[in-house]
Amino acid sequence: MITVHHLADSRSQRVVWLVEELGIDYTLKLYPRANGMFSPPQYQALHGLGKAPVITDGERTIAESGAIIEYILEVYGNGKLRPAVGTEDWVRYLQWMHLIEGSVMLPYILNIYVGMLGEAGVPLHGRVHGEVDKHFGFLETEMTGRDFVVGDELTGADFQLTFLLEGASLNEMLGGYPALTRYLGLMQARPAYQRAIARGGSYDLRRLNPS
Ligand SMILES: N[C@@H](CCC(=O)N[C@@H](CS)C(=O)NCC(=O)O)C(=O)O
Repeated sequence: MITVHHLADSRSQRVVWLVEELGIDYTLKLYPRANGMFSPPQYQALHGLGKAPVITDGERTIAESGAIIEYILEVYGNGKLRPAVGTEDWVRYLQWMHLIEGSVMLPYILNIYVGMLGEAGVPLHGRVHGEVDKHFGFLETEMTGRDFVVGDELTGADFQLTFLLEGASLNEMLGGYPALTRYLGLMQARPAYQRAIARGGSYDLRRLNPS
């Protein structure tokens, strides 16, 4: 059986939501943040990076959101939540499974960090804001008129996108993006999402933003 190691207020909420959507048995272990920011020593001991999410499954320890989602769908998914290999939906699915963490997270996080620099960050604003606009503009265009990232059904890619948008919403970065805002509301209204929030303990991304 899978154990989901859930770090408070973190990306591991993606995995709790995923196993709730699949309706599979799992063990949930909750870990508080250390100093309000980092994973605690017990979490660091799970995997060399010490980053959430991590799952364990028997002797296996697996880190990285996208890899965990793929693993769970392959081993426990019974064909659910991902398109058939070789279809056009699968081609889109593959890209969106990777582009959130691989491309969009960098400008998103840089924007927050550069903002913390105050006046010292001003020389970087043009480049960073340009990249944020480019990436979020792309997401908005792609998600306009869509209820899901791929086709007409929930897939693994929705778990990837939703976490990003939750952080962006709390950082007041979604004001000009109505399609992304609408989509986020649809995902958060799902019963399995609500169960994951209820079971998963603390999930308040505002706590991660230095004041
Ligand atoms: N690309 C990685 C990012 C992992 C990551 O940065 N996780 C954060 C939580 S959202 C973390 O573990 N932070 C605590 C720390 O750095 O100690 C993934 O998607 O799994």
